[in-house]
Amino acid sequence: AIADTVEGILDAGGFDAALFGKDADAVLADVASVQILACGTSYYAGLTARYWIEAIAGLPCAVDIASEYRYRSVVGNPKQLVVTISQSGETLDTMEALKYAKAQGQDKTLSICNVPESALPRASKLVLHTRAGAEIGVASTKAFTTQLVALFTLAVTLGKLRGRVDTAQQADFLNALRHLPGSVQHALNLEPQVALWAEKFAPRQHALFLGRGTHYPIALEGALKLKEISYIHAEGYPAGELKHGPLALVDTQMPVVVIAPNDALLEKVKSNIQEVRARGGEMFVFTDADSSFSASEGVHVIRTPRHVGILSPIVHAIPVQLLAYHTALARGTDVDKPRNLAKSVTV
Ligand code: F1P
Repeated sequence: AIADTVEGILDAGGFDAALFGKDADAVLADVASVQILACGTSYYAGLTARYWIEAIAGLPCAVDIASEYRYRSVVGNPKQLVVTISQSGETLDTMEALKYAKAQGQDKTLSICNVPESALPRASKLVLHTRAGAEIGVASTKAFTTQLVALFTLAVTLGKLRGRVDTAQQADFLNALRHLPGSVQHALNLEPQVALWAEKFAPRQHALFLGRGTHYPIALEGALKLKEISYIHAEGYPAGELKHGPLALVDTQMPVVVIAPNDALLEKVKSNIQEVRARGGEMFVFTDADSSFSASEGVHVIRTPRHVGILSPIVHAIPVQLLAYHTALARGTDVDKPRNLAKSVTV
């Protein structure tokens, strides 16, 4: 799926506004801020995108859970770009949030969606089709990683239009995208190692997922996938928030998954790992092949490929999703049709 999404962007000539529709030049030209609205996994894609939109495009970016947005007294801003993200394109809460934003006079609207003919793209001025192919399972998986690719493309396109991304940086970002499908394939190849971890998770009642920066939403995604398909209670937290509450939950029965890529935050994440180890918590750390982090007593390590820089959250999403998948298989739950959930949440 990632290969198709990336190919679509490269075929369209990279970070060109035309990718978002025929009115894109006009709609994106004078954007002064971005508001992202989405539910569940799509919301986590938005949380990751905020880092990119702020850093690359230099624009203020807010991300809201769509089901809550319409209860706010939002002050309309005609220069704000409202981005809805949805796998199905039919999620009622996201649709209601978009309607509410439009009622406040916001008409710069973009839908990032996997089903181009669905309700959200139809109600939006611009559309970026994620090209994830058919999602068979109810829980969103490949939709998530392709949404991230689409959002990264949006950040670079906005940065370009605002004169913040020069030709050399553009070439670097394109190069990063070109290498992404290969790195994702390497991450998928970790499946046998992840399946061994899943056997340790299957009998547990609870799990904690930690990450920092762009990888904090990946911790949220890992926790949600585990809840959705294996019915294990799981929480995702920013690693720095650990001492503000969740540390009280950590004991020998609480497996703690840490997403610890080889980036500038690694040293801080290492100290969080020590905090958990000191309380007897068993650690499951996803790091990169080139990171200085190593396994020790009670600390298991799986190495994703060499750190891929800014697109690292996309690569790290793969093993956390695989962990949920294999844990569900080990528990014998139906990974494609989890109880109580629907593919399109239209009520
Ligand atoms: C949002 C969502 C999914 C989740 C589950 C229920 O759907 O919350 O993220 O995994 O399948 O729906 P969508 O708006 O992205 O279609």
